[in-house]
Amino acid sequence: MVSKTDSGKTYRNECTGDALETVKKHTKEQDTTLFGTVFAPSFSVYEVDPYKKPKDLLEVSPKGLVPGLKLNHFNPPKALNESTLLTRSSFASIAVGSNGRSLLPPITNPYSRALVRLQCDHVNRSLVPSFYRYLQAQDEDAQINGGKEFHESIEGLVNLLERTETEVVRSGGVSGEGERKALAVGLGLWIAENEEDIGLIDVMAGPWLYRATNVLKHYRGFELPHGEKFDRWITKLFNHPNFKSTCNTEDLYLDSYERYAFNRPNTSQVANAVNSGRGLP
Ligand SMILES: N[C@@H](CCC(=O)N[C@@H](CS)C(=O)NCC(=O)O)C(=O)O
Repeated sequence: MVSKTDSGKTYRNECTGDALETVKKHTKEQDTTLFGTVFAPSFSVYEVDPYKKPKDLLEVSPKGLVPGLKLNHFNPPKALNESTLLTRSSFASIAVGSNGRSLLPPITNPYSRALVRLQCDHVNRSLVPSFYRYLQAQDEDAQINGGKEFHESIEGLVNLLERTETEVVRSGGVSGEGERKALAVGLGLWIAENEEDIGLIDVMAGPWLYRATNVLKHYRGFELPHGEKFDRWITKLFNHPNFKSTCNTEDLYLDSYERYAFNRPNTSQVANAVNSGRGLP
């Protein structure tokens, strides 16, 4: 157990590091405005403070949560929210800089698409909630359990990644390299054939695994598990230019999540949901 004292730091309002460069590059975007915040797992074009719920954010995201997307080419403008939907929509290439490549397997491979959705569902319903439960846990037993639960959730994700690879890319009928490459489209960086093509599961899981290496490591002494394929995936993902371009410097994450690590009252809607055992907003 790592014991630290709450130094009273609050969240930051401006990106740092590579993420700051990315925000600067995208401040001129006209047609589509992505509402984000520095520590949310999304790329920010327009930085808002979701804790203060400004009116312009509430207009695009009814609960005042980031990310939200404003579509300025409609008159009056239209809006979409919910990260799962935004990363799947055709605006995803803007949001994650995937350079127009698909984040999902093609529509002609419905089984592969379903498996990727299953992986993403696991991130939303298990990985993210267990990340927060672990980080907000205060007494020693709860922290030990939180660590186990988060670790198991990573294992669950790895099992789904393995299953997808076995069933889709390495199944008996698949022969040559070309066929494997075609079948790997949209399955993300876990698959050896995908050297560069980031997939939806990378975008969904990456930010939480990355925060595990700084926030959970610092406040809870957590270490990511190791394994040959898992290590290779994490290295590919964390070094991928699209992923890196969304990363802030470590101090920003540590400051921004201190409130969660000490479970300060009314930290956020997310923190309140975790404390009351409700599903995340
Ligand atoms: N289900 C939403 C959740 C978004 C979410 O939790 N956003 C956080 C990012 S820090 C937020 O805006 N929190 C502000 C608050 O909890 O008041 C999604 O996936 O888009």
